[in-house]
Amino acid sequence: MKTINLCILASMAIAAHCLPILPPPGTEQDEDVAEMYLKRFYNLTEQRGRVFHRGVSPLGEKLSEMQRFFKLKVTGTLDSDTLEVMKKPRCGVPDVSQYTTFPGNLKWPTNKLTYRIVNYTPDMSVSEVDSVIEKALQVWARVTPLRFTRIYSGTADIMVSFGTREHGDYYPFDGPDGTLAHAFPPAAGIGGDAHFDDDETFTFRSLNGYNLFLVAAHEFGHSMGLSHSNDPGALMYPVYSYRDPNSFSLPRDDVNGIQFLYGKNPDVNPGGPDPEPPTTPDACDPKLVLDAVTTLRGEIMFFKGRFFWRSYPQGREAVQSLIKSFWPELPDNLDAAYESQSTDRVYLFKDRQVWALAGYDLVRGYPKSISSMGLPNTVKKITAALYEEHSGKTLLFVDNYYYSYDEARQAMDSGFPKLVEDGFPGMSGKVTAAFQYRGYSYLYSGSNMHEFSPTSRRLYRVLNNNYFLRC
Ligand SMILES: [Ca+2]
Ligand SMILES: [Ca+2]
Ligand SMILES: [Ca+2]
Ligand SMILES: [Zn+2]
Ligand SMILES: [Zn+2]
Repeated sequence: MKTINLCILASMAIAAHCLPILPPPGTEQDEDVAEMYLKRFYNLTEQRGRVFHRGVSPLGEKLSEMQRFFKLKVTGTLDSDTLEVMKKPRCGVPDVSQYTTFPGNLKWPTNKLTYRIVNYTPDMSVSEVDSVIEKALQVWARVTPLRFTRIYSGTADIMVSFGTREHGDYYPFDGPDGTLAHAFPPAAGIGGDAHFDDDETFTFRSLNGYNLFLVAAHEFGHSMGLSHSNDPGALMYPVYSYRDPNSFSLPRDDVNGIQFLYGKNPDVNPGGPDPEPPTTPDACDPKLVLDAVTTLRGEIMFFKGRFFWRSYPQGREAVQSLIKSFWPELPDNLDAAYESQSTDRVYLFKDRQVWALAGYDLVRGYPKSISSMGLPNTVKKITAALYEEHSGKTLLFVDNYYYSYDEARQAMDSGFPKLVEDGFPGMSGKVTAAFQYRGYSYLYSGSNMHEFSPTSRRLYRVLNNNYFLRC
Protein backbone atom coordinates (compact mmCIF):
# COMPACT_ATOMS: atom_id res chain seq x y z
CA MET A 1 0.00 0.00 0.00
CA LYS A 2 2.77 2.40 0.83
CA THR A 3 4.35 1.98 -2.58
CA ILE A 4 1.02 2.33 -4.29
CA ASN A 5 0.36 5.52 -2.39
CA LEU A 6 3.66 7.00 -3.44
CA CYS A 7 2.90 6.20 -7.03
CA ILE A 8 -0.51 7.83 -6.74
CA LEU A 9 1.17 10.90 -5.33
CA ALA A 10 3.70 10.94 -8.09
CA SER A 11 1.13 10.51 -10.80
CA MET A 12 -0.94 13.39 -9.52
CA ALA A 13 1.85 15.81 -8.89
CA ILE A 14 3.70 15.19 -12.10
CA ALA A 15 1.28 13.86 -14.59
CA ALA A 16 3.71 14.29 -17.44
CA HIS A 17 6.22 11.82 -16.04
CA CYS A 18 4.17 9.03 -14.57
CA LEU A 19 1.35 6.91 -15.87
CA PRO A 20 -1.69 7.21 -13.63
CA ILE A 21 -2.57 3.91 -11.97
CA LEU A 22 -6.01 5.00 -10.91
CA PRO A 23 -8.70 6.73 -12.92
CA PRO A 24 -8.57 10.53 -12.63
CA PRO A 25 -10.46 12.08 -9.70
CA GLY A 26 -14.18 12.58 -10.09
CA THR A 27 -14.96 9.07 -11.29
CA GLU A 28 -17.74 7.02 -9.81
CA GLN A 29 -15.20 4.88 -7.95
CA ASP A 30 -13.52 7.90 -6.34
CA GLU A 31 -16.85 9.30 -5.25
CA ASP A 32 -17.59 5.99 -3.54
CA VAL A 33 -14.26 6.20 -1.72
CA ALA A 34 -15.02 9.76 -0.64
CA GLU A 35 -18.55 9.00 0.49
CA MET A 36 -17.41 6.06 2.58
CA TYR A 37 -14.56 8.08 4.07
CA LEU A 38 -16.81 10.97 5.07
CA LYS A 39 -19.39 8.63 6.55
CA ARG A 40 -16.78 6.85 8.57
CA PHE A 41 -14.60 9.70 9.76
CA TYR A 42 -16.70 12.87 9.39
CA ASN A 43 -20.09 11.66 10.51
CA LEU A 44 -21.74 12.09 7.12
CA THR A 45 -25.23 10.74 7.63
CA GLU A 46 -27.32 11.71 4.68
CA GLN A 47 -26.53 11.81 1.04
CA ARG A 48 -28.74 13.57 -1.44
CA GLY A 49 -27.39 12.55 -4.80
CA ARG A 50 -23.88 12.73 -6.16
CA VAL A 51 -23.01 16.39 -5.96
CA PHE A 52 -19.31 16.39 -5.07
CA HIS A 53 -18.57 18.96 -7.73
CA ARG A 54 -21.08 21.54 -6.48
CA GLY A 55 -20.39 23.53 -3.36
CA VAL A 56 -23.43 23.43 -1.13
CA SER A 57 -24.54 19.97 -0.08
CA PRO A 58 -24.02 17.74 2.94
CA LEU A 59 -21.17 16.13 1.04
CA GLY A 60 -19.62 19.48 0.13
CA GLU A 61 -19.79 20.66 3.73
CA LYS A 62 -18.21 17.46 5.01
CA LEU A 63 -15.55 17.67 2.32
CA SER A 64 -14.74 21.21 3.44
CA GLU A 65 -14.57 20.05 7.06
CA MET A 66 -12.14 17.29 6.13
CA GLN A 67 -10.05 19.68 3.98
CA ARG A 68 -9.82 22.13 6.89
CA PHE A 69 -8.69 19.35 9.23
CA PHE A 70 -5.88 18.26 6.90
CA LYS A 71 -4.96 21.88 6.01
CA LEU A 72 -5.77 21.25 2.36
CA LYS A 73 -7.17 23.96 0.16
CA VAL A 74 -10.86 24.19 1.15
CA THR A 75 -12.74 23.70 -2.11
CA GLY A 76 -15.71 21.61 -0.97
CA THR A 77 -15.06 19.46 -4.02
CA LEU A 78 -13.31 16.15 -4.48
CA ASP A 79 -9.96 17.30 -5.88
CA SER A 80 -6.84 15.18 -6.27
CA ASP A 81 -5.16 16.40 -3.04
CA THR A 82 -8.23 15.45 -1.04
CA LEU A 83 -8.54 12.05 -2.66
CA GLU A 84 -4.84 11.41 -2.05
CA VAL A 85 -5.32 11.90 1.71
CA MET A 86 -8.46 9.73 1.71
CA LYS A 87 -6.53 6.81 0.28
CA LYS A 88 -3.86 6.79 2.98
CA PRO A 89 -3.87 4.10 5.69
CA ARG A 90 -5.17 5.52 8.94
CA CYS A 91 -6.77 5.07 12.34
CA GLY A 92 -10.43 4.05 12.43
CA VAL A 93 -11.47 6.62 15.01
CA PRO A 94 -13.36 9.52 13.37
CA ASP A 95 -11.79 12.98 13.14
CA VAL A 96 -15.05 14.43 14.41
CA SER A 97 -16.88 12.92 17.34
CA GLN A 98 -19.03 9.98 16.53
CA TYR A 99 -18.51 7.83 19.56
CA THR A 100 -20.81 9.82 21.78
CA THR A 101 -18.38 10.38 24.61
CA PHE A 102 -15.41 11.96 22.84
CA PRO A 103 -16.12 15.69 23.20
CA GLY A 104 -15.38 17.28 26.54
CA ASN A 105 -12.49 16.34 28.74
CA LEU A 106 -13.13 12.68 29.12
CA LYS A 107 -10.52 11.01 31.30
CA TRP A 108 -10.00 8.13 33.66
CA PRO A 109 -10.91 8.91 37.28
CA THR A 110 -7.75 7.10 38.46
CA ASN A 111 -4.11 7.10 37.39
CA LYS A 112 -3.72 3.37 38.05
CA LEU A 113 -5.00 1.40 35.07
CA THR A 114 -4.91 -2.24 34.05
CA TYR A 115 -4.44 -3.76 30.62
CA ARG A 116 -4.81 -7.23 29.21
CA ILE A 117 -3.64 -8.67 25.91
CA VAL A 118 -6.59 -10.84 24.94
CA ASN A 119 -5.12 -12.44 21.82
CA TYR A 120 -2.16 -12.19 19.45
CA THR A 121 -1.41 -11.49 15.80
CA PRO A 122 0.32 -14.26 13.84
CA ASP A 123 2.57 -11.58 12.31
CA MET A 124 4.86 -11.34 15.33
CA SER A 125 6.05 -13.47 18.21
CA VAL A 126 4.17 -13.36 21.52
CA SER A 127 7.13 -11.75 23.28
CA GLU A 128 7.40 -9.09 20.55
CA VAL A 129 3.71 -8.19 20.93
CA ASP A 130 4.05 -8.13 24.73
CA SER A 131 7.03 -5.80 24.64
CA VAL A 132 5.54 -3.51 21.98
CA ILE A 133 2.27 -3.08 23.89
CA GLU A 134 4.17 -2.36 27.10
CA LYS A 135 6.43 0.14 25.33
CA ALA A 136 3.46 1.87 23.66
CA LEU A 137 1.75 2.40 27.05
CA GLN A 138 5.00 3.70 28.54
CA VAL A 139 4.99 6.46 25.89
CA TRP A 140 2.09 7.99 27.82
CA ALA A 141 3.24 6.98 31.31
CA ARG A 142 6.58 8.78 30.83
CA VAL A 143 4.93 12.19 30.65
CA THR A 144 1.99 11.72 33.07
CA PRO A 145 1.16 10.18 36.48
CA LEU A 146 -0.59 7.30 34.64
CA ARG A 147 0.67 3.84 35.61
CA PHE A 148 -0.24 0.58 33.85
CA THR A 149 -0.40 -2.91 35.29
CA ARG A 150 -0.81 -5.97 33.13
CA ILE A 151 -3.36 -8.59 34.11
CA TYR A 152 -3.78 -12.02 32.54
CA SER A 153 -7.42 -12.82 33.24
CA GLY A 154 -10.68 -11.03 33.89
CA THR A 155 -11.61 -7.59 32.60
CA ALA A 156 -8.93 -4.91 32.39
CA ASP A 157 -9.55 -1.20 31.80
CA ILE A 158 -7.72 -1.54 28.49
CA MET A 159 -8.51 -4.78 26.67
CA VAL A 160 -6.11 -5.19 23.74
CA SER A 161 -7.19 -7.51 20.93
CA PHE A 162 -6.68 -8.37 17.28
CA GLY A 163 -9.61 -9.07 14.98
CA THR A 164 -10.80 -8.86 11.40
CA ARG A 165 -13.94 -7.51 9.73
CA GLU A 166 -16.92 -7.75 12.14
CA HIS A 167 -15.31 -8.31 15.54
CA GLY A 168 -18.07 -7.64 18.02
CA ASP A 169 -18.44 -3.87 18.34
CA TYR A 170 -20.44 -2.71 15.28
CA TYR A 171 -17.35 -0.98 13.89
CA PRO A 172 -16.17 -3.68 11.47
CA PHE A 173 -12.67 -3.55 9.99
CA ASP A 174 -12.17 -3.31 6.25
CA GLY A 175 -9.56 -5.88 5.21
CA PRO A 176 -5.97 -4.97 4.29
CA ASP A 177 -4.98 -1.25 4.48
CA GLY A 178 -7.55 1.51 4.98
CA THR A 179 -8.36 1.34 8.69
CA LEU A 180 -5.56 -0.16 10.78
CA ALA A 181 -6.98 -0.05 14.31
CA HIS A 182 -9.34 1.83 16.61
CA ALA A 183 -9.76 2.46 20.30
CA PHE A 184 -12.45 3.73 22.62
CA PRO A 185 -12.22 6.69 25.02
CA PRO A 186 -12.13 6.22 28.81
CA ALA A 187 -15.28 4.57 30.19
CA ALA A 188 -16.37 1.29 31.70
CA GLY A 189 -16.81 -1.78 29.49
CA ILE A 190 -15.52 -1.28 25.97
CA GLY A 191 -14.16 2.16 26.98
CA GLY A 192 -10.35 2.29 26.74
CA ASP A 193 -10.18 -0.89 24.66
CA ALA A 194 -7.91 -1.05 21.61
CA HIS A 195 -8.64 -3.23 18.55
CA PHE A 196 -6.15 -3.97 15.78
CA ASP A 197 -7.14 -5.04 12.27
CA ASP A 198 -5.41 -8.38 11.81
CA ASP A 199 -5.83 -8.18 8.05
CA GLU A 200 -2.82 -5.83 8.26
CA THR A 201 0.71 -7.08 8.45
CA PHE A 202 2.01 -5.74 11.74
CA THR A 203 5.74 -5.51 12.26
CA PHE A 204 8.23 -5.24 15.07
CA ARG A 205 11.22 -3.72 13.27
CA SER A 206 10.76 -4.16 9.52
CA LEU A 207 9.98 -1.13 7.35
CA ASN A 208 7.35 -3.14 5.46
CA GLY A 209 3.85 -3.45 6.86
CA TYR A 210 2.65 -1.35 9.78
CA ASN A 211 4.77 -0.88 12.84
CA LEU A 212 2.70 -2.20 15.75
CA PHE A 213 4.41 0.06 18.29
CA LEU A 214 3.47 3.21 16.34
CA VAL A 215 -0.11 2.06 15.73
CA ALA A 216 -0.57 0.96 19.37
CA ALA A 217 0.94 4.12 20.88
CA HIS A 218 -1.51 6.16 18.79
CA GLU A 219 -4.50 4.02 19.81
CA PHE A 220 -3.61 4.21 23.50
CA GLY A 221 -3.78 7.99 23.14
CA HIS A 222 -7.48 7.47 22.37
CA SER A 223 -7.73 5.00 25.28
CA MET A 224 -6.54 7.85 27.54
CA GLY A 225 -9.05 10.33 26.11
CA LEU A 226 -7.21 12.14 23.31
CA SER A 227 -8.88 12.74 19.96
CA HIS A 228 -7.11 13.36 16.64
CA SER A 229 -4.69 16.21 16.08
CA ASN A 230 -4.18 17.98 12.75
CA ASP A 231 -0.48 18.56 13.49
CA PRO A 232 1.24 16.28 10.93
CA GLY A 233 4.08 15.71 13.40
CA ALA A 234 1.78 14.55 16.21
CA LEU A 235 1.38 10.91 17.18
CA MET A 236 -2.38 11.61 17.26
CA TYR A 237 -2.44 12.61 13.57
CA PRO A 238 -5.02 10.23 12.05
CA VAL A 239 -2.92 9.08 9.09
CA TYR A 240 -0.28 6.39 9.66
CA SER A 241 3.23 7.62 9.13
CA TYR A 242 6.36 5.68 9.78
CA ARG A 243 9.00 7.00 12.16
CA ASP A 244 11.89 5.23 13.82
CA PRO A 245 10.42 3.44 16.86
CA ASN A 246 13.84 3.20 18.53
CA SER A 247 14.38 6.94 18.64
CA PHE A 248 10.69 7.77 19.13
CA SER A 249 9.99 10.64 21.47
CA LEU A 250 6.42 11.82 22.09
CA PRO A 251 5.92 15.10 20.17
CA ARG A 252 5.08 18.36 21.92
CA ASP A 253 1.48 18.49 20.65
CA ASP A 254 0.68 15.08 22.22
CA VAL A 255 2.51 15.92 25.46
CA ASN A 256 0.44 19.09 25.78
CA GLY A 257 -2.77 17.14 25.15
CA ILE A 258 -2.18 14.34 27.64
CA GLN A 259 -0.77 16.65 30.34
CA PHE A 260 -3.85 18.84 29.96
CA LEU A 261 -5.89 15.79 31.00
CA TYR A 262 -3.65 14.17 33.62
CA GLY A 263 -0.85 16.59 34.54
CA LYS A 264 2.89 16.01 34.49
CA ASN A 265 4.81 12.96 35.63
CA PRO A 266 5.76 13.53 39.28
CA ASP A 267 8.55 10.91 39.07
CA VAL A 268 11.90 11.06 37.32
CA ASN A 269 12.09 8.49 34.54
CA PRO A 270 14.80 5.84 34.69
CA GLY A 271 17.74 7.24 32.76
CA GLY A 272 17.03 10.80 33.85
CA PRO A 273 14.65 13.48 32.63
CA ASP A 274 13.46 13.25 29.01
CA PRO A 275 14.75 15.66 26.39
CA GLU A 276 12.42 18.43 25.17
CA PRO A 277 9.59 16.91 23.10
CA PRO A 278 10.04 17.43 19.35
CA THR A 279 7.99 20.21 17.77
CA THR A 280 6.63 20.66 14.26
CA PRO A 281 8.27 23.52 12.33
CA ASP A 282 5.98 26.40 11.39
CA ALA A 283 6.13 27.72 7.81
CA CYS A 284 5.22 31.17 9.15
CA ASP A 285 8.07 31.40 11.67
CA PRO A 286 10.10 34.48 10.61
CA LYS A 287 13.24 32.87 12.10
CA LEU A 288 12.79 29.67 10.04
CA VAL A 289 16.11 28.33 8.68
CA LEU A 290 15.54 25.61 6.11
CA ASP A 291 17.87 22.61 5.84
CA ALA A 292 17.58 22.15 2.08
CA VAL A 293 15.42 23.20 -0.86
CA THR A 294 14.99 21.62 -4.28
CA THR A 295 12.60 21.43 -7.17
CA LEU A 296 11.11 18.06 -8.19
CA ARG A 297 9.52 18.06 -11.64
CA GLY A 298 7.75 21.36 -11.10
CA GLU A 299 7.12 21.12 -7.37
CA ILE A 300 9.33 22.69 -4.72
CA MET A 301 10.38 20.67 -1.67
CA PHE A 302 11.55 22.44 1.49
CA PHE A 303 13.27 20.29 4.11
CA LYS A 304 13.41 21.11 7.81
CA GLY A 305 14.32 18.63 10.57
CA ARG A 306 12.02 15.57 10.42
CA PHE A 307 9.67 17.32 7.96
CA PHE A 308 9.35 18.60 4.46
CA TRP A 309 6.83 20.78 2.69
CA ARG A 310 5.74 20.23 -0.90
CA SER A 311 4.65 23.28 -2.83
CA TYR A 312 2.97 22.90 -6.20
CA PRO A 313 2.55 25.39 -8.98
CA GLN A 314 -0.97 26.83 -9.49
CA GLY A 315 -0.84 28.61 -6.15
CA ARG A 316 -1.82 25.76 -3.88
CA GLU A 317 -0.60 25.83 -0.30
CA ALA A 318 2.49 23.93 0.82
CA VAL A 319 1.67 20.57 2.40
CA GLN A 320 3.78 19.42 5.35
CA SER A 321 4.73 15.77 5.92
CA LEU A 322 7.25 13.72 7.85
CA ILE A 323 10.24 12.73 5.70
CA LYS A 324 10.00 9.21 7.10
CA SER A 325 6.36 8.87 6.05
CA PHE A 326 7.52 9.09 2.42
CA TRP A 327 10.96 7.53 2.66
CA PRO A 328 11.51 5.46 5.83
CA GLU A 329 15.11 4.85 4.69
CA LEU A 330 16.06 8.53 4.49
CA PRO A 331 17.66 10.31 7.45
CA ASP A 332 16.10 13.37 9.07
CA ASN A 333 17.93 16.71 9.18
CA LEU A 334 19.19 16.62 5.58
CA ASP A 335 22.11 18.85 4.62
CA ALA A 336 21.36 19.70 1.00
CA ALA A 337 19.31 18.78 -2.07
CA TYR A 338 19.22 19.52 -5.78
CA GLU A 339 17.43 18.44 -8.94
CA SER A 340 19.57 17.62 -11.94
CA GLN A 341 17.72 18.36 -15.15
CA SER A 342 20.26 16.30 -17.03
CA THR A 343 19.63 13.08 -15.10
CA ASP A 344 16.00 13.91 -14.09
CA ARG A 345 16.85 12.99 -10.53
CA VAL A 346 16.83 14.67 -7.17
CA TYR A 347 19.90 14.18 -4.99
CA LEU A 348 19.68 14.40 -1.22
CA PHE A 349 22.71 14.82 1.04
CA LYS A 350 23.45 13.99 4.64
CA ASP A 351 27.01 13.99 5.99
CA ARG A 352 29.18 12.11 3.47
CA GLN A 353 26.27 10.27 1.83
CA VAL A 354 24.03 11.04 -1.11
CA TRP A 355 20.64 9.49 -2.03
CA ALA A 356 18.84 9.77 -5.37
CA LEU A 357 15.13 10.07 -6.19
CA ALA A 358 13.48 9.32 -9.53
CA GLY A 359 10.13 11.04 -9.11
CA TYR A 360 9.19 10.05 -5.57
CA ASP A 361 11.03 6.74 -5.68
CA LEU A 362 14.40 6.15 -4.07
CA VAL A 363 16.88 4.90 -6.66
CA ARG A 364 18.54 1.55 -5.96
CA GLY A 365 22.28 1.52 -5.43
CA TYR A 366 22.21 4.54 -3.10
CA PRO A 367 23.26 5.98 -0.72
CA LYS A 368 26.70 6.52 -2.21
CA SER A 369 29.66 8.32 -0.76
CA ILE A 370 30.06 11.94 -1.88
CA SER A 371 33.57 10.89 -2.91
CA SER A 372 31.86 9.19 -5.85
CA MET A 373 31.16 12.70 -7.19
CA GLY A 374 34.80 13.64 -6.76
CA LEU A 375 34.53 15.66 -3.57
CA PRO A 376 37.71 15.48 -1.49
CA ASN A 377 37.81 13.49 1.75
CA THR A 378 38.31 16.70 3.71
CA VAL A 379 34.66 17.63 2.99
CA LYS A 380 32.67 16.10 5.86
CA LYS A 381 29.34 17.48 4.67
CA ILE A 382 28.03 19.95 2.13
CA THR A 383 25.67 22.66 3.34
CA ALA A 384 23.72 23.42 0.13
CA ALA A 385 23.51 22.44 -3.54
CA LEU A 386 22.31 24.33 -6.60
CA TYR A 387 21.84 23.07 -10.15
CA GLU A 388 22.43 25.79 -12.76
CA GLU A 389 20.25 25.12 -15.77
CA HIS A 390 22.14 27.36 -18.20
CA SER A 391 25.56 25.89 -17.46
CA GLY A 392 24.66 22.29 -16.56
CA LYS A 393 26.82 22.70 -13.46
CA THR A 394 25.89 21.88 -9.90
CA LEU A 395 27.36 24.12 -7.24
CA LEU A 396 28.09 22.27 -4.00
CA PHE A 397 28.46 24.65 -1.06
CA VAL A 398 30.48 24.06 2.07
CA ASP A 399 29.66 27.09 4.26
CA ASN A 400 31.49 30.04 2.58
CA TYR A 401 33.06 27.98 -0.21
CA TYR A 402 31.71 26.15 -3.20
CA TYR A 403 32.72 23.42 -5.62
CA SER A 404 31.47 23.01 -9.18
CA TYR A 405 30.30 19.62 -10.46
CA ASP A 406 29.88 19.09 -14.18
CA GLU A 407 26.72 17.02 -14.69
CA ALA A 408 27.62 16.01 -18.25
CA ARG A 409 31.14 14.79 -17.44
CA GLN A 410 30.04 13.62 -13.96
CA ALA A 411 33.21 15.09 -12.52
CA MET A 412 34.32 18.04 -10.42
CA ASP A 413 35.61 21.13 -12.24
CA SER A 414 39.15 22.25 -11.49
CA GLY A 415 39.89 25.62 -9.93
CA PHE A 416 37.60 25.05 -6.95
CA PRO A 417 36.68 25.52 -4.13
CA LYS A 418 36.05 29.25 -4.52
CA LEU A 419 34.80 31.78 -2.01
CA VAL A 420 31.03 32.26 -2.30
CA GLU A 421 31.36 36.05 -2.20
CA ASP A 422 33.69 35.92 -5.21
CA GLY A 423 31.11 33.98 -7.25
CA PHE A 424 28.05 35.74 -5.83
CA PRO A 425 28.91 39.39 -5.03
CA GLY A 426 26.83 40.72 -2.16
CA MET A 427 26.45 37.30 -0.56
CA SER A 428 28.02 37.21 2.87
CA GLY A 429 27.66 34.48 5.44
CA LYS A 430 27.46 30.73 5.08
CA VAL A 431 25.16 29.19 2.48
CA THR A 432 22.59 27.02 4.29
CA ALA A 433 20.35 26.03 1.36
CA ALA A 434 20.04 26.85 -2.35
CA PHE A 435 17.94 26.22 -5.43
CA GLN A 436 17.10 27.60 -8.83
CA TYR A 437 13.52 28.51 -9.74
CA ARG A 438 11.91 30.27 -12.69
CA GLY A 439 15.18 31.71 -13.93
CA TYR A 440 16.62 32.90 -10.62
CA SER A 441 19.16 31.44 -8.26
CA TYR A 442 18.31 31.51 -4.56
CA LEU A 443 21.00 31.29 -1.91
CA TYR A 444 19.83 30.96 1.68
CA SER A 445 21.93 32.08 4.61
CA GLY A 446 20.39 31.71 8.05
CA SER A 447 16.87 33.19 7.94
CA ASN A 448 17.66 35.26 4.80
CA MET A 449 17.33 34.23 1.17
CA HIS A 450 19.25 36.03 -1.61
CA GLU A 451 17.86 36.25 -5.13
CA PHE A 452 20.45 36.32 -7.94
CA SER A 453 20.50 36.40 -11.69
CA PRO A 454 22.04 33.04 -12.57
CA THR A 455 24.02 34.41 -15.51
CA SER A 456 25.17 37.88 -14.42
CA ARG A 457 25.19 36.80 -10.74
CA ARG A 458 23.67 40.13 -9.86
CA LEU A 459 21.93 40.32 -6.45
CA TYR A 460 18.31 41.44 -6.87
CA ARG A 461 16.58 41.02 -3.52
CA VAL A 462 17.07 39.74 0.00
CA LEU A 463 13.99 37.80 1.19
CA ASN A 464 12.98 35.48 4.04
CA ASN A 465 13.25 31.70 4.17
CA ASN A 466 9.46 31.38 4.02
CA TYR A 467 9.07 33.52 0.87
CA PHE A 468 8.12 30.50 -1.26
CA LEU A 469 6.17 28.73 1.47
CA ARG A 470 3.20 31.06 0.89
CA CYS A 471 2.85 31.73 4.52
CA1 LIG B 1 -12.35 -1.21 28.90
CA1 LIG C 1 -7.75 -2.46 7.37
CA1 LIG D 1 21.62 22.92 4.18
ZN1 LIG E 1 -6.72 7.60 15.91
ZN1 LIG F 1 -13.37 -2.80 17.32
